[in-house]
Amino acid sequence: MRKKLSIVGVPMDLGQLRRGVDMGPSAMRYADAVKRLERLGYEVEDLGDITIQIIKDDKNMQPSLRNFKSIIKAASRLADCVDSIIQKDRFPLVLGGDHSIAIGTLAGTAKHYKKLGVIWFDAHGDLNTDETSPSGNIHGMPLAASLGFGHPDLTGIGGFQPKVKPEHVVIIGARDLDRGEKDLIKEHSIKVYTMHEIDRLGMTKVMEETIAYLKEKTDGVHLSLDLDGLDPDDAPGVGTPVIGGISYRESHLAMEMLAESEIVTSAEFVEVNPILDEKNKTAEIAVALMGSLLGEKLL
Ligand code: EXY
Ligand code: MN
Ligand code: MN
Ligand code: MN
Repeated sequence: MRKKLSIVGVPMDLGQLRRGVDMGPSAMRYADAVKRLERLGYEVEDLGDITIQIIKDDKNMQPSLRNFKSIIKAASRLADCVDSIIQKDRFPLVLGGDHSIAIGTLAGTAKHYKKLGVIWFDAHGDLNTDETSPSGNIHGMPLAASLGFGHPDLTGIGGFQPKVKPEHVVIIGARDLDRGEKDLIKEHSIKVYTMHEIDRLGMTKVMEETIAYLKEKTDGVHLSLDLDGLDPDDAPGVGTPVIGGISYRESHLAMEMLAESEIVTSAEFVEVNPILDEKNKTAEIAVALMGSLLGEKLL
């Protein structure tokens, strides 16, 4: 893993309907993200936040793709920023913001890898398109868009598609999937560890299999970590909580195993909503997980 790291915040809340997730980057900075990573020996630069431009009337222009234009604009800016971080041979660490931002992160990252792998740590699949989405919320669509499914303006960000192939994706923690998402998973044989497999195999085995699978097939791995992948008892500050999730300890174990494997080449932490949180608990967990992912150990 690179020892030089660049942080960029994306104060985006337009991919869903609950306000407050745009304050996620501030909450994670307040939880001392920079210091924690510096203590691990990284040379950290904080690039500040991407500007989010709210386009007038965008919210209701397309009910099946709410805030479409504003999200595309932000994603393109983020893609350029992540692209330039990797060009400088630094590790990009993106702080969200709702999960729609992953469209931009992956667009910037995928330019640099022929066979980019993705670990999607989430209660949800984020595999809807404007045709299958029950909500019109784009934070439920970023993985589909990155795979090349959905509206061409979303799939085409960065000027190429797809960013990632179905056989290079592993979803971990799924427990709320819509009909269209289940169909897409089956049709394209996407590897998914639902909570059932996590209960049954244990997180150790899930991560051993995930790492072996991606190590063989890919030339870089992006971790997209949605805090709602964790159980809401542990991480309450999220907009779309689903009970029965990954525990605090299991999620640390997953990050520690990724650190040991050295396969992760970029990461983002999304969906932290400080308004719904309890004393910044979820942001603190996010920062602790960043620490584990980037090599923090007790002894
Ligand atoms: N599947 C639902 C939808 O598409 O509206 C809920 C999506 C929630 C997405 C969250 C952030 O991961
Ligand atoms: Mn998500
Ligand atoms: Mn989610
Ligand atoms: Mn659902």
